[in-house]
Amino acid sequence: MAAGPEDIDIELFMNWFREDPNLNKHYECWNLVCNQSGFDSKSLKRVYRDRNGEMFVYMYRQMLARYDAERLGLNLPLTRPLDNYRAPIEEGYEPNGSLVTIFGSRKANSVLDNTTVQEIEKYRVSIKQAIEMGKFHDGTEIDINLLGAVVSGANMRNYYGGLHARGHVAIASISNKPGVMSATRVASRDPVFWRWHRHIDNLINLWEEKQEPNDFSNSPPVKLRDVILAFKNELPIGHEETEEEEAAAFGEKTFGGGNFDKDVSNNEYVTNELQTRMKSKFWTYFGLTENIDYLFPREFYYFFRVENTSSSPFDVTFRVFLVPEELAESRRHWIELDKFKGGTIPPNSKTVVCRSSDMSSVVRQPPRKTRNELDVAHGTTRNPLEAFYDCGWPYHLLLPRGRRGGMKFKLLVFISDWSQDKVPRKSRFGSISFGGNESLYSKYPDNKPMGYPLDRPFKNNSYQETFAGLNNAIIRDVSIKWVDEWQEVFDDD
Ligand SMILES: [Cu+2]
Repeated sequence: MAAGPEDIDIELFMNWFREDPNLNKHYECWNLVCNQSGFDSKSLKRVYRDRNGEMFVYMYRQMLARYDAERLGLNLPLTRPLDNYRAPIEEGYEPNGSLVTIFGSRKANSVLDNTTVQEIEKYRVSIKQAIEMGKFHDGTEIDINLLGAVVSGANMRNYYGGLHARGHVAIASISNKPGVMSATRVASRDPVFWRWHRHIDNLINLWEEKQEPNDFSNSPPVKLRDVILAFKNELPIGHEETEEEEAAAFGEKTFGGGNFDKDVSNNEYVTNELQTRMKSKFWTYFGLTENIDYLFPREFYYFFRVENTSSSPFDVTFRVFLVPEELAESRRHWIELDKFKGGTIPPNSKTVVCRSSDMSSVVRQPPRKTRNELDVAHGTTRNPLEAFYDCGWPYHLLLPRGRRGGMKFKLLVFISDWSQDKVPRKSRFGSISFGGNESLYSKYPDNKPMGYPLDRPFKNNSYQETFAGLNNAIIRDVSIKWVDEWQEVFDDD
């Protein structure tokens, strides 16, 4: 029978993303280091990391936001939640390459076994009851950290069953031998992984939607005047050790001082369009070598124009987010691009703060850029302390791919007070957004809720109303274009 368009499995168009070995590696590392627990090597006791439940919610939500941005780029439907446990799971999955010898395959339209369905439906009812009441069964008040921990399976497992983890196991057991959903290093390859997590995120969102919007009325005494983007390779700077200082000096000279109030949208270095392209490399996994395609961003700098209107120096935290224009009203679809301490803005001054795209707080640091560096990520780290240094989103997936003709996004920059937030960057290791706490017992390095200022419902369900009139926030239009070529600023061997 000839295959008609209706026979095409549209999920195959997302394989490049789901099967990306470094995306898989990120997810595995994150599970080892940040999710749930670690073991104290002295006491041999299980230790839950600071804010592990909140991190569970935030990390998966960020993965989903990125996944949906890629789906939208391809005009595919957004991820549908797997919320009917009894319905056949339309998406089948056969592990890629040599993984098929290790993990089971799942046929399209498979169903979960009935006993499991009854069990997880019961857990869901209990969780929804708790959300309804605002309290868990033992009277403990719900907060995002506890809710995440309960749903993930880290807390109150006897009562709430650890719905998230239970679902993973249940789905993995559909096949003759356990499917990829049973193993963190490969789970996100399966389309059902994303559907299951959309379901879990929606459940958690039921509680979040009952909360009040953030109150930003007590905003810091700084005016964020502009965010300017420029491609790294086009700037008149060198790309050796002093690159960042040269870029900062260029920014101050071109966009600061006497030029601070000038419109620079027609400046030859300024762009409103970011770019991505696909590269390919050979990759060996379980003895099989295959040629894989992976996404790569064109490197850029941000230049933030900031005015301190007070007579005291002010330490700023910058928070940068990106969302496809079509999804801008969907709070959970905003992608964190960066979060950092932007230095001290002198009293009554107009300053340009310069930031390289490769420093991003979400990215595994130092970033891996060349084909050879990407290979380093393929080993499995079983030691959580070593894995900390591997934690973070892969640099090559920093930006969503966008579209051939360009895809419209909104860029949000939000400034908060570093003296309250304390977002550190001591060393260029790991990711401070997804790795966070360096040791088992240390605190997560940001006092604000994860995803702040997008952690609470929008005012009147409108992102524009939420950020309108704030001195410390700015929203800009940017486009992301998927292109074929550009001049690299580093050696990609
Ligand atoms: Cu999961």
